[in-house]
Amino acid sequence: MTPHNKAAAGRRPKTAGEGAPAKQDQLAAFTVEPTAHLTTNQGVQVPDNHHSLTAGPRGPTLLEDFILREKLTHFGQERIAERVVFARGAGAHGYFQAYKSMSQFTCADFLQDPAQRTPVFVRFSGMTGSQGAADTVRDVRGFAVKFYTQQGNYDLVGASLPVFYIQDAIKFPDLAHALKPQPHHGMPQATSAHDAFWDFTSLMPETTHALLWTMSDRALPRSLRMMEGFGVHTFRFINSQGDAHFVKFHWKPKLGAHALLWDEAQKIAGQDPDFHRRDLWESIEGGDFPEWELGVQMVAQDKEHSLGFDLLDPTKLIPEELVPIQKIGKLVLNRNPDNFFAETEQVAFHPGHVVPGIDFSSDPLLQGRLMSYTDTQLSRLGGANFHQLPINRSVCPFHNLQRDGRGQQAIHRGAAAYEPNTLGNGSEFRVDGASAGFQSFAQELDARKVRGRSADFDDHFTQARLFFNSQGTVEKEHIVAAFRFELSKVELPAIRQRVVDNLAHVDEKLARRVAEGIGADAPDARAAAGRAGYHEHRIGMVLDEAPSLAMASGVEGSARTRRVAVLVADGVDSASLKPVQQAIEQAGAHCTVVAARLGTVTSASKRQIVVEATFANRPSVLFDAVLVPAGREGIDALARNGDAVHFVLEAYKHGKALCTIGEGARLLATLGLEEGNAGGVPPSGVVIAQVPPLNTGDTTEALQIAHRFVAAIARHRHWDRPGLDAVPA
Ligand code: HDE
Repeated sequence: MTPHNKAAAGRRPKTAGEGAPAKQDQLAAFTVEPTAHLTTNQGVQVPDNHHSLTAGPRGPTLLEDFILREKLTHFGQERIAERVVFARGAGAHGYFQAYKSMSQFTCADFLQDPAQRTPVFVRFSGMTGSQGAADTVRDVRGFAVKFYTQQGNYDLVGASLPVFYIQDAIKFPDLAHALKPQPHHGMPQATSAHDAFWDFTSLMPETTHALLWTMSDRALPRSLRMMEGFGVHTFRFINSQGDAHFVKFHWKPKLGAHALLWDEAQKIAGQDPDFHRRDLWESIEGGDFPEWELGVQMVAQDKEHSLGFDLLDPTKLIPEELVPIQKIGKLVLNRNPDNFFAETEQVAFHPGHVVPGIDFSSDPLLQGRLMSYTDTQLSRLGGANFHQLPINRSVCPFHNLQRDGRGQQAIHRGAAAYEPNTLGNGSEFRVDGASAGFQSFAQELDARKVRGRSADFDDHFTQARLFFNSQGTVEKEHIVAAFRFELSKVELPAIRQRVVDNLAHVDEKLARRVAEGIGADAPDARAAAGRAGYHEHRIGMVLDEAPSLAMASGVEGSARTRRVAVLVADGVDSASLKPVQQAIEQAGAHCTVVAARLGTVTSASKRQIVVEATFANRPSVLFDAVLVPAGREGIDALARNGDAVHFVLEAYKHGKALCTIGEGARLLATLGLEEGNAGGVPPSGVVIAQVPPLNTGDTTEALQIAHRFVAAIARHRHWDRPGLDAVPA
């Protein structure tokens, strides 16, 4: 059974919710479910939910129908404003568990005890699109984690890229306005491929590094479960003695970091705009709980200036080659929300929600964020008590003297809502300079007020170049193609030219290739350097290349949770298919039987095979791999069906693993490949197998086929296939 089917059957994995009991219990108290009857919001039983109160059976509706009025009024108020950025999101519950005590560096409660599980709620999101946008657009994704710790809620509100476009919060509204649909006609939706975005970014060279990341495969994750996360800013760890280290946070997916191809991403946006959220939901429902490891890069306070760039600059990252990442714990998502609105929509993240042991740095982008998030929650969630919404409540008690406000849920008792007081419990209550509780790092500050940045922030190209140099050949090609696509959508030639000229400061060849693809003039580095806003102040990056920045260099791949399409028609050979299919499932991948229509097909041995999807309703872009069984009659039928042939060719063109058994290879005829592989060694990731001798009951050969196929799936994509451009798909 595929996770999709399991989800449809409404089954829950046994362990769901494990590790997050406290949060679940808290939410249960607020659960309202209609049982035998319905009531109004005042608790009055509704006699009939199908008819309004009217003057006679054909007469006008009566104003006094308070049941109808309440229902429609509430309905009209159902929507709240979507988030101004990162509007489209998907969330899940789970837990975080530290690998070892980090008490040497931080006193944060959730990083002390490896036996302790801290409940979390995670919301993934896309920065650009509205709530109804497609999931697979090219974009930076939000990766926001709320840890319900015993010392209060800690929010790590990060992203899928380690660097951001701008250095100072004052530019954020400009960036968002340039990125979002243009104000005069409200187009285009959920894409940066338009004049305004490239106009703004080409006038702001500090965006260059983040742009390179956005044009790379990183901006097209295959799955949220296969996406890295980053805290972006430099933060501080503080231990119980008050000693601090700078720290950068990383989330490393256990399934490795993998991307979609741009062609795939665009097609999926039409075929299944919910591709990512569905994948997350179904994986959790099916018991394939997504996992990430929390990594930290720590830098001692006195090494702040030793890295060749400014740690406070959010357009810079610390290459792992300079400061290794220590894995300090794991995040497991094991429970889907019960209600999208109550949890995923109402969750209120804030980079300023920190706990003892974690503190800010003076990164000017982070400092601005600290101001902005409360403001947006106030307007989005309707008042100062949004922290009382179930999803936002801390699991440790909170009590203070803040009172009243819209939507107040608490009934505060007592006469004293001020401090210090003696009326509260008869003795003096005073909170004044205690050493317990949140302590800020005692940073020394003695400065003149200034509207400006350190010159250390003025190196906009060195790390962009480092990133580009570190990519593999195919990844570089994808970056070139992405720039060409985006800029081909820009109507004003002057804007395209500015981008090309800026790119000359990253890599001359990259700039030239982009220029060629969009009919721009040859890149002119001097023109870029002559423009207002251009700064060049290199403080000496010590690396030319950092292999860790290439996505392809990530974790060893796995076939676990990958989706395999099994193409069938009447007359396929189910006997040779079955053991191969079983072995694939055992490796943790999920097979789905796909045919021209739903229902069943009859195998050569007259067995009924249930069809789960069709070539039209689940095309190849929604799978990671394709398996074509043997069976002369069945393969004849598939080879005559253009949709089936296209399915296989498209998967091949997208670099996916393919396996054919016996006559199944005929679906690859267009590629010049043959049954039994008479043509020689098949291209990378293509397994062309003979029919295994099953009448002996010996499944060794079938297992070998499956083993080769699973290994090919685990490599995610196979780019080293000859003549891909010529494949008609
Ligand atoms: Fe945000 N950001 N942001 N941001 N951000 C919001 O808060 C803002 C920035 C990020 O799943 C908003 O509740 C400013 C960087 C995520 O609910 C808003 C600045 C990064 C999410 C806001 C930044 C982020 C938000 C919109 C510049 C990557 C979604 C609604 C100073 C590290 C969280 C809301 C969720 C959401 C403001 C910069 C990540 C308007 C002013 C850099 C993942 O408050």
